[in-house]
This record gives sequence, structure tokens and C-alpha cells, in this order.
Amino acid sequence: MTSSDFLQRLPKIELHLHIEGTLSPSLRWRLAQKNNIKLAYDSEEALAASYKTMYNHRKKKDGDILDPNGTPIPVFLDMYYGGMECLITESDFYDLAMEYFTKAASMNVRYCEPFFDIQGHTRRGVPVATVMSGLQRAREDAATKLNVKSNWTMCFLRDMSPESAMENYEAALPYRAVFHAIGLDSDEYDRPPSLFEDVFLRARKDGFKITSHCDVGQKDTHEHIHHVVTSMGGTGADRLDHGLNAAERPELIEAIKSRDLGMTLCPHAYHRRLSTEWVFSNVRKLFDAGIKITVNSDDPAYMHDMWVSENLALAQEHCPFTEKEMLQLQRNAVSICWADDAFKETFR
Ligand code: ES4
Ligand code: ZN
Repeated sequence: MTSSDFLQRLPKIELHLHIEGTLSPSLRWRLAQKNNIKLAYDSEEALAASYKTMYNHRKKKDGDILDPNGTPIPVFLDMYYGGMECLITESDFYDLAMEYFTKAASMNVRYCEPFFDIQGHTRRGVPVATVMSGLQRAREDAATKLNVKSNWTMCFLRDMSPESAMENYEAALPYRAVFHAIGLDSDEYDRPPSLFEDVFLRARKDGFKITSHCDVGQKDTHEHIHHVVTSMGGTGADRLDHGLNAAERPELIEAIKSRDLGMTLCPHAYHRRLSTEWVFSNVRKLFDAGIKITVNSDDPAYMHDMWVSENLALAQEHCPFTEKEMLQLQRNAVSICWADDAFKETFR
């Protein structure tokens, strides 16, 4: 069996994926036409070409520890939020999610926990109900028609205020059947996760799982990781999204291990801007320390169409991981995911 046969056959779980980061140029083009939205590109081809030029996460700021020196434009976060403007109606959210779930089925992804950015939509005037209804309908159809099960995680944008996070949380609570967890994403610069403690404490009390991004190479990332691992929501989050810089600090490795905390890593998201050696030696280090790391894709449409299968192949090649170790990554995903136990059993 070739390595790509092995990866294709592997029943997969994806735990770090932003649904808005799966918006293909073709769907974006179609929705923009339908909704009479003027794009900055004259053709679908020009729009598609714009997806290929991104390299930086955002413009470099003082104190970033690992960002490259180049300043290509557009930067990732601008493109990502710009893409959202074509998402207006319930069926737009449904189509976005179904396009992803269909792709997931083709990769033998059997279960996923995608993120959505509620504020990315409400701040444009899209009602919470519109987002929730489209995502939930897609979730149900994906489970029955595609055999892809899922649970949604609602993220807050950390470059917006803690008050906005709380307002959106409360507006989303009537739809609590739609999502099972709360996360934190967007630009981390001078936005420690502790700023959002009120809403994370509240969400945990209300019975949601909690998680947070600590993206690679950001200013103060070690402090942010420390907070997420030890204190978020009172006793530490239920998972850590990214957090690869923990590999640089023995005390962070120890703290993650002692709580048996799972980590969702996205190798290409780092590799597109950092050295192969730095990225994969640190992935390997966390794996060898016995931490339950998983391999995921983040924003595949905006990251050179590197989906979970391609990210797994990248890790397999560069860490490098044997097939046995690849199976361990899969077991890690089963262990740290928030599916119910009966469903988890179907992966064994
Ligand atoms: C994101 Cl790569 C990344 N970083 C921060 N926030 C995000 N939201 C979607 N993708
Ligand atoms: Zn992410």
C-alpha cells in the first residue's frame, strides 16, 4: 500500500478548521453574484489567483517572534474576513458548510468539530438565527447523507471587545443545541486570552467545552499558552488550538502533559511562513513527550488547498512519522475529540 493509499483509507477526524476558511473561490464567486455583491476582482480566475498570494498571517508588528520579514499583500486575516461578505442568507451558510462536508467525505473524514466566527457575521448585520440555522441544517444533512458527523464550536474574535463576546454569547444561547464548545481566535497581538475570562467562565458553567487559539510565533505566546493551559475557565481550557511554541518551554510541556490536554496542530499553517526544521522538530518534540497532538488544516481554502489529508502527508514526511505513529495521531484525535463515547467506539 502506498503512503497516499494509507492516508486515504485512514478514517479521519478534523478538529481545527474554520468553516469560513473553507470558502472556495468558486462558491464565493457564485454567492457574490447571487447577492449582488461587488468583488474587487473582475473574474473568478482573478479571485482564485488572489487566494494563492497569501503568506503572512497579518502585517508584522513589534514583538512578533517568528513572523517572516516580507510584507506580501493581502495578508491572511484581511482575506479571510473579506471572504465573509458574500455570506448573507441561511442557504449561503448551508452551502458553505455542505461544500466542506462534501470535501470531508471525499477524504474519509468521518467526524469533525469546525469553528465558526459568529461576530464575523453579526457585525455585518447578519442575524444569529441565519448563521445557526444554515450551519445546523448542513450538520444534519452531512450526518445523514454523507456519513460525516460533526459538532460546531463557536469562536470569539479576540481583537473585538470582551463585551462583544458576551453579547454574542448571550444572543447565541437560544441556539445552544447547535454548538457544543466555545473558542477564541483572530489576531492575538496584545490580546491575552485572560481578557475573555468572564465569558469563558460563564460558558464552562453553562456546560460548554472551552478552547483557545495560541497561534505560532505571536508576541507573548508563552504567557498566552500558560494561561489557556492552567487558568482559562477557572482550571484551564479543555483543549489547546495550535500552541506549538510550548515545545520551547519544558514547563509548558509539563503543564500540558499533566492535564493530558489535547492540541490541534495545523502544520501547513506554520510551514507556509516558518522553516521546515523549526516546525517539524517541534511537532516531533511534543509527540515524543507523549502529548496528544492532532494534525488539522485550519483554513485550507486560503492556505494553498492544503486540507487535512495534505497536512497529514506533510507531517508524515517531515517529522517523519511511521504508519504506526500516524495511527497514534488518529488515536489522539479520537481521544481528545468531544464526540460521545458510543460514536468514539466506532473508530476503534
Ligand atoms: C485564523 Cl489562522 C487564524 N488565526 C487566527 N484566527 C483565525 N481565524 C481563522 N483562521
Ligand atoms: Zn485556527
